[in-house]
Amino acid sequence: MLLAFLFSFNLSAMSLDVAVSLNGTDQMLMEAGQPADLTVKYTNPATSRPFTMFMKMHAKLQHMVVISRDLTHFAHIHPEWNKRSRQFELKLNSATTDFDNQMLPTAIPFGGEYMVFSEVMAMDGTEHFMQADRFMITADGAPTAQTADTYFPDASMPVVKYYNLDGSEGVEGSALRITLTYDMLDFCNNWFPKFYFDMAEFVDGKYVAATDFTPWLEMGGHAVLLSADDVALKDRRFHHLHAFLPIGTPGEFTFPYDDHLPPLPAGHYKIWSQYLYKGQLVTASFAFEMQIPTFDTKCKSSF
Ligand SMILES: [Cu+2]
Repeated sequence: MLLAFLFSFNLSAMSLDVAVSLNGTDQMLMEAGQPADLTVKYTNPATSRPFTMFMKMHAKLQHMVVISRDLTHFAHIHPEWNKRSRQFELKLNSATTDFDNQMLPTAIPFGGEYMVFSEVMAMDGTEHFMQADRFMITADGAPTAQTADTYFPDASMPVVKYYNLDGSEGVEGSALRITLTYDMLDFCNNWFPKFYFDMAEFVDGKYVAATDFTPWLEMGGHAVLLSADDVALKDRRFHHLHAFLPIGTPGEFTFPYDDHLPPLPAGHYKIWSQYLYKGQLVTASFAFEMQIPTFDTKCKSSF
């Protein structure tokens, strides 16, 4: 039953078995907006014993991203390790004092289906490997009033959005103007994208490069890239990207696509990127299209 909806993605030699539960069952059903106990338990398939050796990755033992199936809702949260039960635990939709879990109270806010992506760094002797899993949660309750994206502009040309300081989407004149573009880089055998987010702040009637950023979870910026086509969960393209604080160009965050295998196909995507600006967590989301150049990469064209 469990294997019917739980998928592990692991390119390394070792991978763990994983079991998830919500309010004590594997049905993964809950009430939207109501607290619900989520657990994630890892087992060593070789010994059938609980796997307990994890190391922090970007300041947390486990990272979890919750995205509604219609892509209107995103939450980046961090379950906690329970030494006694030897599993990760988190009460969804509960209050928290953890700054890094500030999206927890509204993790599952409305009725519908949610995709959940989890990542841990597991230790096997002196080796470590990333274990990534995904599963669905279904919430009962009123649906969202937000409408799903229908416009996916090619972001090789700049795509502009405005955000307020509280993280809500704004209009021209709002505190932040965020511009997404991507470049396709020729990696000889394939094209790989690099995403750029230009952050500008509204000062004295005009936008200038924003500078007041501090790292969040040990990085200048975090981003989640997800394919937008409504396919089976296991077939979604999901990538967690990272950026340093701007170095060369003020206000410009650069997110390379560094999971070079397999290559990213052209198509519709949504990307959520997160920053600490003036001490506030800002999440910017863009629906966009990515196109692959029609000419060969330099290696292919030299054959
Ligand atoms: Cu995280």
